[in-house]
Amino acid sequence: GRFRGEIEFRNVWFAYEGEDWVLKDVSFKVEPGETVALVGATGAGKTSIINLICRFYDVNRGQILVDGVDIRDMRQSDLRRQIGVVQQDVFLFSGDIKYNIRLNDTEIDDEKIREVARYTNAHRFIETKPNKYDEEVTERGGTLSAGQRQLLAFARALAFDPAILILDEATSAVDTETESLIQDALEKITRGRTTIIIAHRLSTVQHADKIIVLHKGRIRECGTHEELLEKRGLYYKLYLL
Ligand code: TTP
Ligand code: MG
Repeated sequence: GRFRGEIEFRNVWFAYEGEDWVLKDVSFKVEPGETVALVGATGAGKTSIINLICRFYDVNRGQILVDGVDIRDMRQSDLRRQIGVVQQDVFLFSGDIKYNIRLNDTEIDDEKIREVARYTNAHRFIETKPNKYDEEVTERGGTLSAGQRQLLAFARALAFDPAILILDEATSAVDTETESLIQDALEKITRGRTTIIIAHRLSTVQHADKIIVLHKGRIRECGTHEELLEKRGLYYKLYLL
């Protein structure tokens, strides 16, 4: 069945092979349906947290639980369907647009592909391509702009109606027109899902239910935008930059 979308880090320590600690004793909990923002300077460990939730890597110490279950005890295929990820560098496969939305999951039919493309505002640009949903793209994008690749990535991430959505700098490489298309769709897209959002522009994270401020691999502060401003700590400093 569908996940509820609760995520919990319990005393997580993590290092990339042979390197220093990147995450040090990180603990936090995200309730189902909440939107949480991760902020902090470059190298603070934001993307590494995402890499662990997706199990691109495993923790060295501690635990990550989704709906109370250690993700190491879950099936990769479940995690992949229940966690939608959009990262800054969109990975495309040579094949048509349809394939790039559904990948190898043949249970996603043409109707479902169109539905999710409409829902994420990708449909409009797809309709402008000579072959529409059958337009061939290459790993480097082919005829797609950076913004169009990003819209495609949103459609792919939402194809399975995931309980958890992760956006890592997801609009930083796109033109302003695409960004506003994404912003338009975002409220609808995140509704009813647990959302983790990483953005350098702090203006885009102020409405999060909770903001986690990372500093050199540790959680420095956590709270709402208002609480963190009032605290006049690291978030306040980053916000003034
Ligand atoms: P990140 O987790 O990538 O830091 P970040 O996402 O907060 O930074 P940015 O705002 O620039 O996106 O990196 C934390 C440390 O881990 C940093 O020293 C780089 C290192 N690292 C690797 O060694 N390999 C990796 O694959 C990644 C993602 C990071
Ligand atoms: Mg990052």
